[in-house]
Amino acid sequence: MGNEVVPTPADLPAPAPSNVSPDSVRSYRRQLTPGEDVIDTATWAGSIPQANGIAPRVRIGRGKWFNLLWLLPIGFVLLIMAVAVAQGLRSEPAIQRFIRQYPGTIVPSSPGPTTGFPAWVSWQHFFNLFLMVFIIRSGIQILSDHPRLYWTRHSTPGKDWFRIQKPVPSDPLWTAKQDSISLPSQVGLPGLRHSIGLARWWHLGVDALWLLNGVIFYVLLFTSDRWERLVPTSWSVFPNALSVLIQYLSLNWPVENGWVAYNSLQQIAYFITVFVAAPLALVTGLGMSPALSARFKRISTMFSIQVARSLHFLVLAWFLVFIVIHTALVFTTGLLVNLNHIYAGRTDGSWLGVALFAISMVVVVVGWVAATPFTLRHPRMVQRVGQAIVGPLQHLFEHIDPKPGQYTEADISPYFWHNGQYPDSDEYKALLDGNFADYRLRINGLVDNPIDLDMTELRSLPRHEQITQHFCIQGWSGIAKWGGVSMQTIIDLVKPNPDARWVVFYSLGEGADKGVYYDAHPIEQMTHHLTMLAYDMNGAPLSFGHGAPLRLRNEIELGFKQVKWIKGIEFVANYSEIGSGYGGYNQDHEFFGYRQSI
Ligand SMILES: Nc1nc2c(c(=O)[nH]1)N[C@H]1C(S)=C(S)[C@@H](COP(=O)(O)O)O[C@H]1N2
Ligand SMILES: [Mo]
Repeated sequence: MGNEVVPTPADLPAPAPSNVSPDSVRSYRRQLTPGEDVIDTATWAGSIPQANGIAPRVRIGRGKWFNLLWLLPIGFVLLIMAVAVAQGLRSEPAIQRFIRQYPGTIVPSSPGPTTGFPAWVSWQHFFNLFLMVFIIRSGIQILSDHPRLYWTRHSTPGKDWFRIQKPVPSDPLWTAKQDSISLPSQVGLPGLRHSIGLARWWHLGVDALWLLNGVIFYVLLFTSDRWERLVPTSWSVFPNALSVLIQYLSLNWPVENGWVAYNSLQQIAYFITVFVAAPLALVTGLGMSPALSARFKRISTMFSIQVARSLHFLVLAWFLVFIVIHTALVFTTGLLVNLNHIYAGRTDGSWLGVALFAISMVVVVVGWVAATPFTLRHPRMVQRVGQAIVGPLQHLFEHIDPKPGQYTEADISPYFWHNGQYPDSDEYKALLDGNFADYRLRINGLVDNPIDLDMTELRSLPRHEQITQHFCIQGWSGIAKWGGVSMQTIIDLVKPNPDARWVVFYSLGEGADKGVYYDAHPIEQMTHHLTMLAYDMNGAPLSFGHGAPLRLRNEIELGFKQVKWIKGIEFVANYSEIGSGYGGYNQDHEFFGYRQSI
């Protein structure tokens, strides 16, 4: 089977007589297999074997890769050198004068609303750290599904700047799924290779709670004047921060007065975390949505999904470094007092703070340890709850009708990843070998005018072309020019009944767990400007790997909804009777959402 086999209208025989029967597409339902409701790790995702990644590497120049584990010894040596330098500096009278002038903390002249720690700060601090556990673990899981980062939207192999996976093999049909890696089950959430559907529910669902916690935090901060603790209001924060840094590094630490005010270095670190990193996490997260990128195309041109994804990762790196240093300093700058501040709202040397901290850590550890086994046992619950939390937001984005003329020829990606399960049935091979002369697209269901179309008939319908960006749920993206038939044209031909609400696309290919691949789309999206059936890609007939002879493009949804190798389209009132009833193959088998506009 090769990509070279290309049907042209001239090669094709005259259309065969139509054998439309209302049941011809309905019968495809019997070719679907139900998904499981409990995960068997041995047969997960088509029994894909677990595969480990490699230590993180960053590309330097054209083809040299730096293993980030070297940062550990290098960082250690640098730290020792920095300590030596700082200690040397502190014996200098000028530096001693500087530290006397800028001791490190800007203490308010009169004790005000910033003194002490109210209970809401304690609670929010706890919720924040508890929720972050799941966000970070599921975030790393999502990265592992496409374990590479890029600065351009093209996702070209070798042009990644960061990877935790070996270089992309030269196999032209290498898929993004083959490229995914596993994680230890207590690091990733849930750890299994290609478990992105479940990881995303954790990530987006818990994220919504984390953002809610953050919004409440902002409101309370600014209605209580407590923001003054976090927002520097004087330039002297910089010399004070430098002073704190020298004092820390010289191992002769500043006098802390955390009950009244944070030291300046701490204040800057907290400010960046609360007012830069957290909002950036949200904005860069939204920057990966196909629907929003199609709507805000101009922003998305500069701030592409891959820039968003890379920055999203750098925000994670900030949070990880912050957590390590923050915890280390809490432990070493007066543990009892520090824990009494944030956990007990008091400033003394009692053990209450430690006790409350210990209880909170038990909750964190139980949540941490239980999350993966729970997810493997109750994946449908994770899917349902995730959908309930995130669904309404996704639904908002679904009203977006992307504008025509998204990209130009110059934007077309040099490399477009393949993905999914290639068809290998005798039926498909015979069609491919015959240049799709015997191919028929069958469209029926709740329509007035069910039809079968062969390739000649499809190619003689009004031609629609668009250059658009593909967003795979795994994280890679690519731009291609698609030629084919607008779904509006198909709708005009078949005339759906008013009770047709969903449009189901069936594939000639099976999914990873056997049974026909399919996906259901809301009928409103079928009349969008950029929803089409494509038979050409980048000026040539669709190749075998990219979905020959026909595939769907619905540009506000993620890649898995773009069914390839389409054999039939059914208009239905509801998808609940189809397959396991979750709206598509990946929804039934891998717990994806039926709408994924982000
Ligand atoms: N029939 C079928 N269609 C499919 C898939 C599949 O496995 N089977 N994979 C989907 C996924 S996950 C993606 S990202 C796109 C990939 O399309 P491409 O190979 O042309 O890049 O096809 C989608 N359509
Ligand atoms: Mo995908």
